[in-house]
Amino acid sequence: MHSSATKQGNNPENDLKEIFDRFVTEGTYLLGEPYGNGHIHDTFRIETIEKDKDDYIIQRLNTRIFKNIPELQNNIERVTVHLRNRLKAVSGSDPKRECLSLIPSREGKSWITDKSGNYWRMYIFISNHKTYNVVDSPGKAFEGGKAIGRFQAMLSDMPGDPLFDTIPFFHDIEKRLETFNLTISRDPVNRVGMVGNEINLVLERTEEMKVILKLGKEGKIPLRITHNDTKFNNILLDENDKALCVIDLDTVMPGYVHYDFGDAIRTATNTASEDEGDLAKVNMDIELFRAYSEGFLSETGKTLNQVEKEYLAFAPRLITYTIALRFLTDFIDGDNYFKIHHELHNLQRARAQLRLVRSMEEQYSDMQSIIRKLTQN
Ligand code: ADP
Ligand code: GN1
Ligand code: MG
Repeated sequence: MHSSATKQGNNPENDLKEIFDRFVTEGTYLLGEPYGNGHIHDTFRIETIEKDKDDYIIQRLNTRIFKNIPELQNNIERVTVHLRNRLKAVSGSDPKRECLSLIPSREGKSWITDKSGNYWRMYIFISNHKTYNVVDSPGKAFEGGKAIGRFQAMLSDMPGDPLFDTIPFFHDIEKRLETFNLTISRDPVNRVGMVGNEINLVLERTEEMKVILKLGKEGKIPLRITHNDTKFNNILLDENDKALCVIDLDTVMPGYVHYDFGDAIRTATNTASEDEGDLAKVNMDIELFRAYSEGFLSETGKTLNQVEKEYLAFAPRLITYTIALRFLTDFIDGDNYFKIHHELHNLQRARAQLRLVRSMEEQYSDMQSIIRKLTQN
């Protein structure tokens, strides 16, 4: 068993104070501890001594996954500057809590490198927030939908060149399937024999999954600025469970609206955890689907074209399938991408996500009629 933390070097906690001191901060370092449930970076919360000063988030960035940190950070700088300007124009808003704030290093950059070549960045810690891995009420799902909808709406007029593709072909299902097939034929750690059922479930669905890419190629749906990783724990709610801030901006880049809608539904409507071992517990809750869709469309409904709307109900099937495929690929590959917490973790995740795909298929006509109702003028 391993995690990416051990692959990148040991005990980053020892170095946190040194890292902290290389950024321009107000408070004084008190302590640092691992924080959150992200699958990609090593994330720490830094508490400062002064009670009236901000705490911070420090992240050691995953450079196996993100190959060009300066370009990635440049994306995040552009996105957060734009969001902050948009928020400032909204009366009653609190940009420091509603948008991530990068902390500059003493050299004036938004990241540093340490002596081992690791990249680190720092944000203000957004205090008194709530995050959910499983959503237990339509009210929270609605607020999540509003947060992502508003995020997309605010970024729709960001000036300048297209954002840098931090992970090329991130949601490209054709490329993901190519990688899957290659990994099966390499079978580097002899696991293909264990996952025949799961491979079949994937292969039975390949053709229908290509529809969003096809619509894009035909020019029927536009590329927009999308977040591309809208799982529910990347949305912070405030102490009253109202939409607060969208975080985890590493994959903000050009994409289709379906990617963000789909990934949020994958996580907001699942009655169980992403990695639930008891598949009987995994289901899509249609009331949570309705609520998230209402929140999302209340912010974006007017800007979407007819074809985008028509395929919204399909999006969760595509993204849940894509993530299942990625977990399964990583399992067959020997667990090189996602952090795992036990030996069969990626397989367990893939099984749970495939079960969720089935649940969505069973409820697809209800999903379609909800979207139709919400999008007819
Ligand atoms: P990963 O890509 O590994 O998921 P994230 O950027 O999502 O990394 O951060 C991991 C977790 O850290 C988040 O799920 C959230 O709980 C917490 N987090 C990240 N940034 C902040 C912030 N600025 N304020 C408060 N919590 C944060
Ligand atoms: C990763 O970064 P995090 O933990 O929010 C992954 C997503 C997956 C998700 C599955 C950059 O998200 O694409 O959907 O795990 N992020 C990246 O939980 O690959
Ligand atoms: Mg995250």
